[in-house]
Amino acid sequence: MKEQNIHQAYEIARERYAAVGVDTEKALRDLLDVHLSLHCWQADDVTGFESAGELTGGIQATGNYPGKARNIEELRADILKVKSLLGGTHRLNLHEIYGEFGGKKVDRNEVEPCHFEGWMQWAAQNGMKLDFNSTSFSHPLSGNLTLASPDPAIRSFWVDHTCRCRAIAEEMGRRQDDPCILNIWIHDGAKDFTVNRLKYRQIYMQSLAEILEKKYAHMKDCLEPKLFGIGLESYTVGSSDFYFAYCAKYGVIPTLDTGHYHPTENVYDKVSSLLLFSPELMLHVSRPVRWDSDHVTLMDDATLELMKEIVYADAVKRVHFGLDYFDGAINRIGAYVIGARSAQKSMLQALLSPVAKIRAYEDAGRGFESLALLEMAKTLPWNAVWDEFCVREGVPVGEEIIPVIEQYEKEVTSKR
Ligand code: RNT
Ligand code: ZN
Repeated sequence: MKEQNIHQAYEIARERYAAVGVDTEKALRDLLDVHLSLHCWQADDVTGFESAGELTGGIQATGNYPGKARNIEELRADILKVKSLLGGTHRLNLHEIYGEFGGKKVDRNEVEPCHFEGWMQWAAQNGMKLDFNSTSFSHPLSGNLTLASPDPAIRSFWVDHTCRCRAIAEEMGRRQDDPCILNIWIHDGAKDFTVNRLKYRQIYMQSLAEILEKKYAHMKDCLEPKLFGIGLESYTVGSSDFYFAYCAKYGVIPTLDTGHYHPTENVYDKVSSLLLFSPELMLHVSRPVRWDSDHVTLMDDATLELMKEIVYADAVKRVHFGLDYFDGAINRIGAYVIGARSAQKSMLQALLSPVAKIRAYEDAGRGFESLALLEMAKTLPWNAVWDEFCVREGVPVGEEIIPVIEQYEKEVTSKR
């Protein structure tokens, strides 16, 4: 695409936006300040480097498109490729099973910061900050209950694991001089009816109390609710009611995974309520389709409205923008890039919203005018601003990502 045409289109868009009181240069600057936390697990279908065992815990990556990352070198190469196709600077979100175990068996209750030494160095060299996740799935002790297990041996194993993950996150945060966001998601639940709903939640609360007891300065804890898992359809210990109450009471950051709600529930409407009770929010921007909560993120209404709501609440700085999808059915790097760029495009549109004007209409009781502007804003030339962003950042514009990813496939992933 000719750069000159992109600049020209941008100049026209700039004027068009200025007419509704929007400064496109500010939106472009603000977009650079939104750092996605790239989920390492898209490149290898949530396999990790601990064992090549089955993915459990009620999540599934379907498809067997060739080229999945098989080791740390391949995963790092893939992440760098993705990074090279994104404007702005981004973080990397690791799961515990992606440690550098050097071929040794390091059980989940043995993991230490040293197993992430290589990642910390690599991330620093590549200008990426790290976030972290405990991993309670895909393990012989995962079962249906981990931190909520009534079996003291199982429960203490996972308490130990999660405490260790917090210590690793602390070390990451200290080294990068920026808090590492530690997300705790557990699959605990039941496939069928249980009479122990209260009991398991009580046990889980006890586990959380033990886990969160130690205070750290360089990491922040997040708790991620879910609606149901595959094979765990009837009950989820960590439901949104449980966690939203827990987070508000104990000052923990809630994680909103956009795939974890009833299909008619609007995730964007939760943002303002949660922000009144929690200083920060963590996101897992994803896409639910039927039973799957992890389809590739798109610039769909759910994502657009979520980003807009964050902008309307003036909360961009209070939100951590994690991604969470895994698709093994198509080129994984392509999927990775589509999702990340869709999140960015959605955020850019939010930043370009003529919210001051719309709000003025709404506050004056001018319902028609505010609705008209809201509707009109959807078709403002945001894409010209997005293309300009890509050109300025030196990354491919629009469909130009396709040949770049195809070339990487030809030269790298197809040879795996
Ligand atoms: C699962 C949760 C969780 C996982 C990752 C791998 O439904 O969304 O965040 O996807 O931890
Ligand atoms: Zn998630």
